[in-house]
Amino acid sequence: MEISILQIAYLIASITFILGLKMLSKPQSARRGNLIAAGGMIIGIFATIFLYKRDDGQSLGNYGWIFGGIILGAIIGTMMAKRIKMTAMPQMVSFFNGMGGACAAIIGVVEFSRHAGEVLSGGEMFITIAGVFIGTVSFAGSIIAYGKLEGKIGDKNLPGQQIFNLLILAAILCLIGYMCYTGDANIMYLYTLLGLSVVYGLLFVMPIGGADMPVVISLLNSFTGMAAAFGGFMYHNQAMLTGGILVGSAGTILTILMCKAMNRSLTNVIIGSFGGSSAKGDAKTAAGSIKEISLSDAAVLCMYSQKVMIVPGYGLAVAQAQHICHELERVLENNGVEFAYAIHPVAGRMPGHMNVLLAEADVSYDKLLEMEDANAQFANTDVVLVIGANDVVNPAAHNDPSSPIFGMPILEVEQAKNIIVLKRGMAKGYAGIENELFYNPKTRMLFGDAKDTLGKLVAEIKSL
Ligand code: TAP
Repeated sequence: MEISILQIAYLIASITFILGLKMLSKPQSARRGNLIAAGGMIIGIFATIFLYKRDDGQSLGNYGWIFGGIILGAIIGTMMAKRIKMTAMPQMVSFFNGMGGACAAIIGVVEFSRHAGEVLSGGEMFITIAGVFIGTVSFAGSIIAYGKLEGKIGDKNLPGQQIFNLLILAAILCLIGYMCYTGDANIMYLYTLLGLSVVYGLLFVMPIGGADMPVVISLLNSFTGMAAAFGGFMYHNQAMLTGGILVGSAGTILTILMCKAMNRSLTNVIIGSFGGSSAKGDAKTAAGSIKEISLSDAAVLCMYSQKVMIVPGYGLAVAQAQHICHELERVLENNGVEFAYAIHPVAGRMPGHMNVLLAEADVSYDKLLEMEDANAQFANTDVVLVIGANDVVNPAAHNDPSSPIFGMPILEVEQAKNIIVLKRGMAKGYAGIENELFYNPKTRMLFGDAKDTLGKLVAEIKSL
């Protein structure tokens, strides 16, 4: 009876995960979707704690440890989530993803240790150690990704590193093959697998950097999902299995989309022939002089345009200028100016960063143009305001084969009649390269913090 209630609880949890994920795909329903899936997770966790029976028919017990862990984790997670700045969100996602990978790996380690010295069937062995391998790689890789996004770890590509990485991967696969073949649950094999997986996770992410980080982050996400799914298999836990499969497949789809957005193959990103910082700064340096524009000239230009388009980037998120952007939109639209936002898929520091940011300021979703649509409209746009964006509008992606971002689709703002670039100085973007757009004869720079300057621009327009 209890088991069937447990299974019903898992079914409910699984349904909420699927519903929640579906709702996450639209900004209007994302918040509710997140809550629904979290509710399902709570049902799954408490059902497991109180209804699950061990092989000997006893309840789980260990309530002190379990609730101690839950309370401690909840306090740490809540504090981190409350304190985190919106711009540091990708680091937190990486960190939490790493913790998920570690948990999935620990489940495999605990199960393996329970059977230490026994001979397992090939299938049992595979499910146990696949979770250990993938979860550990995800943990180690995510911690490196976290360090890179925090700016604490640089991109390091040692000579021959890719060959070395491939050798370690081959050694891991041979070890997994051998363990499954013999079924020998020898604890030394487990330690060797753990050690090799940590080294592989660290080394595989280490050389990747620059504009390729979005791909790596979503790939690591899918690894954690897969590792959790193996845990679900092991415990016949349908909620964990469904959750893991959803995270694994969502991460894989996102990885494919990110690769498409960067116009790169996954192999190319991982083998890193031109993704890391080894390529940073290798591009041509832009030449020429820049022109500035005054606030009053920028205000007049915007006010008397038929169509204005904003290209938001990471700097907009840093400055938290989304609300004032929306205000600019209202002011210009009240004066009959057509207004839209051009969204690049990797603008900012996490997938959907600009959509989340602008949704927070209640910008209507139908004002957000995807890259292809925006590119088709730039030629008949009077003013493009590039706000805190750099790499995603860098023409080097089209013109300079030596550039680390060569081949990446960009927002082709140079087709617009006037370009105003709003940033604090001449600093480079995430990929660490010059941007010749700033030297384009049609471009004028409006220097300053995005929120501050947009506030002044709105005031100036209102005074016209
Ligand atoms: P970036 O190329 O990073 O450029 C941001 C620009 O914003 C900088 O040049 C900076 O110049 C300016 N800025 C910073 N703070 C500002 C402020 N307070 N006010 C005004 N401007 C400010 O941004 P992007 O064009 O959005 O490109 C994103 C990059 O990040 C891509 O290379 C992408 O591959 C990478 N990336 C993306 C993700 C995801 S999933 N989206 C994840 C990791 C990495 P100043 O300092 O001169 O102001």
